[in-house]
Order: sequence, then structure tokens, then C-alpha cells
Amino acid sequence: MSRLIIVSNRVQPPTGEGGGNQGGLAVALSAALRESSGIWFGWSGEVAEQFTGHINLRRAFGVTTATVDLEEQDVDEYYNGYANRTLWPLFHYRVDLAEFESGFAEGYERVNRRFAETLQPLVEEDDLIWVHDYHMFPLGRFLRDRGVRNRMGFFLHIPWPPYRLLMSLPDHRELVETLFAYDVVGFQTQDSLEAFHDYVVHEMGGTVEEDGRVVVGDRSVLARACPIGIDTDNFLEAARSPAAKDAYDRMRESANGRDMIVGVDRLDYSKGLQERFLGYERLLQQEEGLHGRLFLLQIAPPSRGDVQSYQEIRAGLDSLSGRINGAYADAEWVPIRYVNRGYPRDRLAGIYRAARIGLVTPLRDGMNLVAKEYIAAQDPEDPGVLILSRFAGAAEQLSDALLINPHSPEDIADAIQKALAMPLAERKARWRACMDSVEQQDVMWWRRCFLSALAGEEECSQADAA
Ligand code: GDG
Repeated sequence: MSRLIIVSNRVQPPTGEGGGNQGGLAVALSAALRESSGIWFGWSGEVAEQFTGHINLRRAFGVTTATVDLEEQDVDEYYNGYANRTLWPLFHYRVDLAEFESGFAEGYERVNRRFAETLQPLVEEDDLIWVHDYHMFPLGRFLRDRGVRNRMGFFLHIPWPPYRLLMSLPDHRELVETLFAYDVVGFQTQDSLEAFHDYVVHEMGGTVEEDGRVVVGDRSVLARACPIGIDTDNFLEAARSPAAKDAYDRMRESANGRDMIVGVDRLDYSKGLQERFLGYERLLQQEEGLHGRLFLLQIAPPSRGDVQSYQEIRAGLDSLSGRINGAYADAEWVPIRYVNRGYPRDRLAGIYRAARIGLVTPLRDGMNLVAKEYIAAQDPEDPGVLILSRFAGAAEQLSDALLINPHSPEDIADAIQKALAMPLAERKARWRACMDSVEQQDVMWWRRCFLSALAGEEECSQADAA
């Protein structure tokens, strides 16, 4: 078996305690790396006065990590700039929020060159290299320029935008060209894969072959949809832990007989939090009889606080939750419990289980692991109902959830009512269908799906992934 080198912007070594407060990518990669004897390379998250290329090698819980520090200007231009103020909004269809600064693009290129320069000496002949996400599109190109001939793959965790939208990015063509340095490119969904095909066919005059290869002139790359999953076994274990049980008991006690709706999201404008609150407000307007009988617990740990649009969404949510609570709360009931902090993973599992409804309303999301975690945490004999945005990648697999349009408050309000009234038999049937997918297409399946393609084997077919 070849050694695996995983490259991602941030490297978070496994803690050995089932996850801690890690983001989706980190949770998934810790699980994927647990069985590999490879290296996880990326930014340490630390800032140095000057970039030196010094690699900090560590080994923890079976995973070797190799990290480098970046300069402040790198962090501003590459991470807060091009990655999070240009690509992230644009790829989530928020061209109105995307900022196009030439300094960002230059910083992005410079940092990717630095990563390539630092990583290259670590690469051995038979290594497989697996690069992750929108921070790193050109890394493969720069490694090739430095003579790296290994098999290399790229996986995009966020949506790939429709081609006309992508064209609003200056240098869109250069960005897409960089993908042809890889042997395999993976997307979360069929929808993203098709959008990539569209671009290549319409903008580059390329073709899509039956075996999934996308060909432009004499270059080709295998492109496929490989939806990411959660570490289901590990999550079920966390859900059975004493901490989960304790969190469950406390939530039930504090709910005091009321139905709980739960939302758990990084505080990000792509997650549709305002739309969620407005949908819930619509329900309160429509159904006075529900006042005092349910509440929404929104857990939203802040993220990317250095970026202005994130400061704005935070302020907007503070004011919206305040307005709704001000309008509807009484001395014994508050309709929204809005919490700006994270919870340990095992306690989160108990909170999911205590919720009658999981409300997941992103305006766009590559996948959305919270939807899958909510399903995994349910009691099979009395499961809650998942309400899921059709614009989350997860909707392709979890089509038995109640699928909604997050832009419509009415749709959200109706779905909550439907979920509250849903008979046990229907809840069980919908949950079982979703759980089958969460169990079968877990993070290990995803890793096999991608790596078998990267290694040139054919272990998971496109049909499996659909
Ligand atoms: C990106 C893509 C894609 C959240 N709050 C707490 C906490 N979390 C954990 C959740 C979940 C993860 O963070 C969030 O994952 P998502 O998938 O929902 O979203 P992103 O962070 O935007 O992830 C996304 C993902 O990459 C993987 O490919 O699905 O589309 O945007 O695991 O549980 N964890 C803990 N406490 C919290 O308070 N412990």
C-alpha cells in the first residue's frame, strides 16, 4: 500500500478524545488518517515574522503531521483574502459578497508556491498525494512544476459553481486549468460534477468521456462525485457515552416538556441562519397555539471573525434573535436560545438526540455533516425529523428528509409543522432510509471511493456514489 500524503490548509492532529470542537473537514480527515501511515501537511495556524519553510513534524495517535507557519501578509491575502473573501462567497453563489483584489490573488499564488516548495522534499516515489479544498487549487500545478510525478488527487469540500457564475472570477480559466495537474478531481455531488463538466465543455471546448475522464486537448483528469460522510461508528459511540447521556438528560429537563428544534452551524452566511430564524418566526406568527410549546436551540460557534462579512452576519443574527425573542417571549418561555459557543462532540450528540427536529437550512453547502450527525444520533425507536435544505449537498443522499427551500419562510414554517405532526411510523421510515445512507456511505467509504480512483483501482462506481 502506498504512503498517503494529505494536504489541507489547516492541520488539526487528532486529540484521541473523539473530536473536540473541530470543523467538518478536520473531523473527516482525522477519521480518514487514523488508518493511514501517511503525513498530514499544511499550515500550523501560527504566524511567523518571516516565512522560513521550517517544517514542524509531530506524531500523535498514529498520525504524523508536518506544519509550517505563515507570515501575517500571507494570512491576510491568502487565507482571509482570496480563500475566504473571494472563493468562498463566489463558490457559495454569493457573488455580491465576493471581493476581487489583485493582492489577494497574488498572495494565494505565493502561499501555494511556498507550500509546494516546502512539501516537495518530503515526497517519496510511491506516495499518493491528496490535496483538499479551495485554499489549494494550484498546489498540484506547482508540485508538477517542481518535478513531482506522483499520482495526485484533489477533493473540493464546497460546491463547484455553475459555469456562468464562475466566469465572474478574474482568471477563472487559470484556476480551472490548475485542476488538470491532478490525476483525479473529486466533488461532493453530482450537481457540482455536472457544473464542472459544463465549464470544461462550454469554456474550454473539452469533452467528458464515459469513464468519467474530462479531456481538453492532450490533457485529461478523472472527475467524479464522492460525497463525504461522517465517521458513523465513532459518532454512535460518542452518542452512547456518559457525556452524551448527561447532555440529553439536561436538555430534556430544561425543555420541560416542550419540543426542541436544533440547529448547529459555524456562524457563516452560507448556512442560512437568518432565513432559518425568519422561517421559525413565520411559524410563530401563524400558529399562536404553538407559543410556549416549542423552542429553537441554535448553536453557532463564531468563525472567520477577521472577515467583515462574518462580523456583519453575527451582528445581524444578534439583532434578529433579539427582535423575535422580544416580540414573542414571556416570563416563562423564550422562543430562540441562541448560543455563540461550541460544545464537545459527545455532548453535541446528546443534544441532537434530545431534539424533535433537526433544522438544517444552508443556502448552499458542499455537503453538510450536521445533517448526517443529527440522523446518526437519533433513537431508532423514536427518531426525530430532519428538515434539510435542498441546496445542501447532503440532500442528494438524504432525500427522505423533509426537503425545503431555505429562501422561503413559509416552506420552513410548514415543514416544522409537518414534522411536529408526523406519525411515528413515518418518522421511523424516513429516518431508516436516511440512516442507511449515513451508515453505508460513511467517511471510510468516502476515503475508499476517492483513493481507489487515485490509485487507479475501480472499487466504488459512480452509481454507488449517486
Ligand atoms: C465544510 C463544508 C462539508 C459545529 N459546531 C460544533 C461542532 N461542529 C461541527 C459539526 C460538524 C462540523 O462542525 C461542521 O461541518 P459542516 O459539514 O456542517 O460544515 P463546514 O464546517 O462548513 O464544512 C461542508 C464539510 O466541509 C466536509 O466536507 O460538509 O459543506 O462547508 O461536524 O458537528 N463540533 C463540536 N462542537 C460544536 O459546537 N464539537
